[in-house]
Order: sequence, then C-alpha cells, then structure tokens
Amino acid sequence: MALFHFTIFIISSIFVTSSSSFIHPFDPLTEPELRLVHNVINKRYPVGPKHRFTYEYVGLNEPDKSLVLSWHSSRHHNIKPPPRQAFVIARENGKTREIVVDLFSRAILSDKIYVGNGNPMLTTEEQQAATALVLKFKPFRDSMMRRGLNMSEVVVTSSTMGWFGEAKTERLIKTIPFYLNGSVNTYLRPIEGMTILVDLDKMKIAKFKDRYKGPLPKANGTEYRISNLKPPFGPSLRDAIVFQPDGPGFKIDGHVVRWANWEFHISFDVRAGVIISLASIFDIDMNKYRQILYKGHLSEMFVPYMDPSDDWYFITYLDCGEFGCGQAAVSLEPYTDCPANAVFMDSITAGLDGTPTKKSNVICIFEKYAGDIMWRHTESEVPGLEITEVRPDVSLVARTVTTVGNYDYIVDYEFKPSGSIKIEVGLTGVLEVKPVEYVHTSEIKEDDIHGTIVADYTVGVNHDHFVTFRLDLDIDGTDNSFIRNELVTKKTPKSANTPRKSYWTTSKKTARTEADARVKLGQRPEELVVVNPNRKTKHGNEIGYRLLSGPVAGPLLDQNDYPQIRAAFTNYNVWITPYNKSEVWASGLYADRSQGDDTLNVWSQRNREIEKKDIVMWYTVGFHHVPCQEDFPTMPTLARGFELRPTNFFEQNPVLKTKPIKLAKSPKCTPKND
Ligand SMILES: *[C@@H]1O[C@H](CO)[C@@H](O)[C@H](O)[C@H]1NC(C)=O
Ligand SMILES: *[C@@H]1O[C@H](CO)[C@@H](O)[C@H](O)[C@H]1NC(C)=O
Ligand SMILES: *[C@@H]1O[C@H](CO)[C@@H](O)[C@H](O)[C@H]1NC(C)=O
Ligand SMILES: *[C@@H]1O[C@H](CO)[C@@H](O)[C@H](O)[C@H]1NC(C)=O
Ligand SMILES: [Cu+2]
Repeated sequence: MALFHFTIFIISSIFVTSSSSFIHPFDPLTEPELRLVHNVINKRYPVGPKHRFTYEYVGLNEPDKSLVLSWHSSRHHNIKPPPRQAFVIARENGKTREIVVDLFSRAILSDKIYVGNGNPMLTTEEQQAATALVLKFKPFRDSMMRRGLNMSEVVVTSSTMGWFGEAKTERLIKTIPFYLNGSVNTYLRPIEGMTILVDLDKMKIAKFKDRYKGPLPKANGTEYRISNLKPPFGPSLRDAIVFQPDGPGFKIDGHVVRWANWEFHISFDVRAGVIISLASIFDIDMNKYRQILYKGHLSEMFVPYMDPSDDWYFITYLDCGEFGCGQAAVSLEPYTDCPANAVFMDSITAGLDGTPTKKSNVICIFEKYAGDIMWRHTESEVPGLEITEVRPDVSLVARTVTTVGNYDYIVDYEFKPSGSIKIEVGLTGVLEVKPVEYVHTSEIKEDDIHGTIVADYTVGVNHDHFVTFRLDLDIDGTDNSFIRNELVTKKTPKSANTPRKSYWTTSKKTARTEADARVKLGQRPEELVVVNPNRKTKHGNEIGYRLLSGPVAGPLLDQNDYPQIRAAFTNYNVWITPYNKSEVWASGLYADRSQGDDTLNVWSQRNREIEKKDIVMWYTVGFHHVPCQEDFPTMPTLARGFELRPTNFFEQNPVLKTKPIKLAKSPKCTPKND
C-alpha cells in the first residue's frame, strides 16, 4: 500500500492591517501586568514564614460587555478602552479570597473571603508539592518496600476527590501511586489499594491507609516512543510538504487574528485554555464586518469513571475547574502537533507565588487544506456544454492540546470562509486502567469488571467525557432569540389532489424562557437556530446561526448520584441562558469538591426570559468510552465536535465569488504502487 507524497500550495490574499500595538480589552494579562498585580497584593498580604498566601487563579477580570462593545464598534478605537483589571483567587490561612486589582490605579478594588462550597483549582505547583510529600512519607515508603517495589521507580500523581455528601470539604486531594519499573507510560501501572490524602493548605499528609491489593499490570507492551519500539513498523506513510509560496494568509496583530473574511481575538486563560472573542465575518454585500461570537471557550470537562470500588469511585473529574484546562495545556511540537505552516503563541500565567511564568507554543494557528471541497457543481444538462466549477476548501484553525494526566485533549477552533465555526475535541493519550488477575475474558470471576481487558492484567475502565463549551453568540448584535424549528410529519388531507400520503414541514417555536431552551438532542428532528429577530434578509427571513451537533451522548448516571449533581450541566446537550457576567463556569466558580449548588443547571432553574435578549448557548460534546484493545498503550485520536453555521445570515452563498486556490504538486508527486 502506498500513500502519496503531496505538496500543497495555498495562495491567499494577505490582509493589510495597522500594526498598532495597543492592549486589547480581552488580551490576557501581560508579564508586566502580572508583576504589578503581585506587587499590589503583596503590599496587603506580605508573604512570610508565618503567613501562607498562594495565588490559585490569576486572570483577566472581564470588562463590562457594554464597554467592550462600544469600544469595539468604534473601529479605530478612538474611545477610551474599558478599565483593565485582574481577578485573583488566593488562598490564605485555609480561606479563599477573591481580589480584584485595577491595573491603571494600581489598587485593590475589592477583596473578600469566599464562604460558599467548593475550592479553587489545584495549581501545578501544589500538586507537585503534594506528590513529593508522599514520596518522602515513611509509611508510604514502607508500603512500597513491603510490596517489593523499588522506590526510585514509583511515581505519585494527584487526583481530586470529588464530593460524596460530606459536610466539610477541606482542600484535600487523593494521590495515586504508579510503578514505572522500566516503563515511561506511568498511567498503565497503577499501584492499587492505597488511600493517601494530602491537605493542600497545610501541605501535610491527612490520611494514609494501605489495603494491600494484588499484582500490577505488566510493563511489557506499554512503550510508545518510536525510538524504543521494535520492527515491524507500519503502516508506512510518505513524507509530506506543506508549502505556501506567498506565506501564511493570516495576520496576527497582538492577539487579533485576521484571515480571509474573519476577524477574531484569541486569548488564553489557565482555566479555559483558548478563548475566542469578538469573532466577526466580513460581508461583501454589506461591505462590513458582522458580529457572530462575542466570546466562546471551553467551560468544563466532566470525566466520570464507572467503577464504584474504593480505588475508583471518586474518579469523577471536572478537569477545567479542578486542574485547569489552560494550566494543563502543553507546548505544541512544530511539524507534528501542528503543520509546518503554523504560527505559535506562548502563554504567560501566574505561578503559585504570583510571579509570571511563560509556557511556549501553547496555541498554534494555521491554514488547513485537507483536500476537501468547499462547493462544486457539474452542469451537464446544457446542450453541447459541460461546466464544472469547484472551490477547494481552506480553513483557519486555532489549536491547543490539554494533557490532564493520562488524557490528551486536542481542542480545535476552525473558521471557514463560508461562515461556519467548527469546534472539535480530539481524545488521545493513555487510558486509565486498573490491575486485575486476568489475561483473558474466560478467567473473569466477578459480575462486572467495569471495563475491558486491554492487556495482560489490565482493565481499561469505562467512563465518559463531557466537554462543555460556553458560546456567547451575538448574531449581528446582542438582541437574539433561540428558535427550535421542529420538523413535523403532515398527512395530506383526503381532499388534496395528490397520490402522496405524507410530507414534512417545519414548525417554528421561539424559546421564551430558559426551560424552553433545554435540549436533549436526538429526541426529535429539529433545527436549533440563534436568530436576531430585529434583522431580516431581503427575503424576510430572520438572520441566524444554526447549531449543528455532532454525535450525541448524555449522562447515564443516576440524577441523585453525587458526581451527577455536581455535573448537572450535562443533563441537557444544549442550554440557553441570558447573559450574566458571573455565569461562566458550568460547574461553578469553585469546582473542586463542589456540591452542585452553582452549576448551569441551578442558574437555568430560575427560568429567566431569553427572548430578544443577550443570550449564551452552552453545548456539550459527549463521549461514552468503552475502552478497547486499540486504545492500548496509547489511543488513536477520537474526535467529535459541532458546527455553528450561518442560516439566512447572508443573502446568498458567501463563498460564491471566492477564487479557487491554486494547488500544485511537486515533480515527484506521482502516486506509485509498491
Ligand atoms: C531501583 O531503580 C533504580 C533507578 O531506576 C536503579 O538504579 C536501582 O538499581 C534499582 N534498585 C534495585 C534494588 O533494583
Ligand atoms: C521490574 O522489572 C524487573 C526487570 O525487568 C522485573 O524482573 C520485575 O519483575 C519487575 N517488577 C515488577 C513488580 O513488575
Ligand atoms: C513482551 O511482549 C512481546 C510482544 O508484545 C513479546 O514478544 C515478549 O515475549 C514479551 N516479553 C515478556 C518478558 O513478556
Ligand atoms: C448573575 O448570576 C449570579 C450567579 O448565578 C446571580 O447571583 C446574579 O443574581 C445574576 N445577576 C443577574 C442580574 O441576574
Ligand atoms: Cu476516554
């Protein structure tokens, strides 16, 4: 089998932009700004040997939407930008503080102690300190010795512990040991039967219990480094070149990206990862940019495992709220994580002590041509003439990869010249597994092993991934409505002069309140459209954007099960809420050990009016994951997503007059058989 060597030429128009270097209201906090925040706070809370003060979250305090919009609509930005502020969640003597710092006046604007449920995100440094503590803990070392394990081959990882009805929810985490013993694939060799709790505020072991359990899964077969793998290799693929003779077709001005007919702002947050703001598209007929997405980003990821035993029941992660989907973003590898024509961006975030740290290449932006067709037509009905018109499809992708422990999540925001925004989540990485005594299904003794035997003594445990996005759509302005356009079957009346007995037609319902807009997809055929009821096309259709969902998965846990209460934002696939600046995180601002009292589900129960309002759409990309042997020792990417697609937004096909890109091949590019 031979795959061929291909060469791609992408010729796009280059947009000329002003290269003014101002701070955009949505720009992430810069290095000097982070230093300033630290200096201001440090004056009030000087850190000393007796005073522990840690920065758990530092990010932009989002400016008021009205201020941003008026600033943005004066396209030359000749009005004053909104105030620049930082929002800090800190931990001081076992208490959570919320501090807002104004960067212009260099002052603390507000400072209060949070008294509700749940804890701030775990920082990387706290997790490292906690696991280092366990590795030095005498009883733990003794346990390892009793099992005959070599301490230098033991790795300890941190896990959140969820909430199971406890009245007190101290800032504790569970740590889980793994045994490498020659492997580099940590997660495939758990050492089970230990309960090790660490108090993050006191940085002390809070509980240690060893219920010795049987064998470890084999290390054999867990290798994934190409340099260490042995032949036979394959399937073999040809090398490829991505070549844009005129360079990339996009321009990045600070954090503003302009490409083809798109303009948007891209930012980075330790909790959300990438944030896309003020995405607008240029309409040739109207000769102006039109607003589509005020702000869109990952809000939460819920990953519950389906083994209720001691070692597993608590593994019900809220990855973004507990571990930070931005914090866990990794530096992308040029040429492999992103194609050769990609441009990279770094992140600058605050460490536990408030000082800035840089991570390089956490975002990549590139033009993607994958051989797809944007649109085409062959006309062969005209006598004596055959016409074929084809436009190859090119899009712009902004990508991050978030590696939360064992799993790697590839999150792509893709912009198409046709006006679509596609958001895709790819799952890859390593399964979470548990050791068993079996190497074959015929040996299984218990009723349920809660997963699949994927290797000797190794079960990949069943679980879900629910990836929830917050999409503050502003379709041609903020006043929007949510339409459920049902497709209903009609019977033709006897009196009708037709041999047909039935047909379908649309039945339009405008959601008046939040309850009308909670959608479980797949129950009936319907189109979900966010429209601007004040704007119509020349033909009188409401201007809108449609949600095209991918494959659907909803929660299967009992509604009263603790993890499901905390993740009740997955109860529906789609929700609409009225815009509220403080409703950003579907699992609540404090997700670690949360009790489900600040979720999207709770907000939605207020059943507010959403017609002709500034509304926010929430969409969950769901996967039920029954592991299979191909997922071992690493899992080929499994991707799913959704599309936001213009629907009567333009007067006609917006890419009709897009000139086809010129594609060329290199001299050697002839498919060959070998
Ligand atoms: C334990 O592991 C270390 C590092 O992998 C190795 O150098 C050492 O020889 C091992 N000790 C024993 C007793 O096997
Ligand atoms: C660790 O590796 C050594 C050498 O490959 C092997 O003999 C031993 O059985 C392994 N121990 C465990 C617990 O897997
Ligand atoms: C490890 O697995 C390979 C096949 O994956 C097998 O050929 C080899 O014998 C195994 N080695 C051990 C020590 O089990
Ligand atoms: C905004 O949301 C928060 C949290 O749900 C709520 O407490 C507050 O009352 C809301 N504000 C408005 C104006 O609805
Ligand atoms: Cu999975």
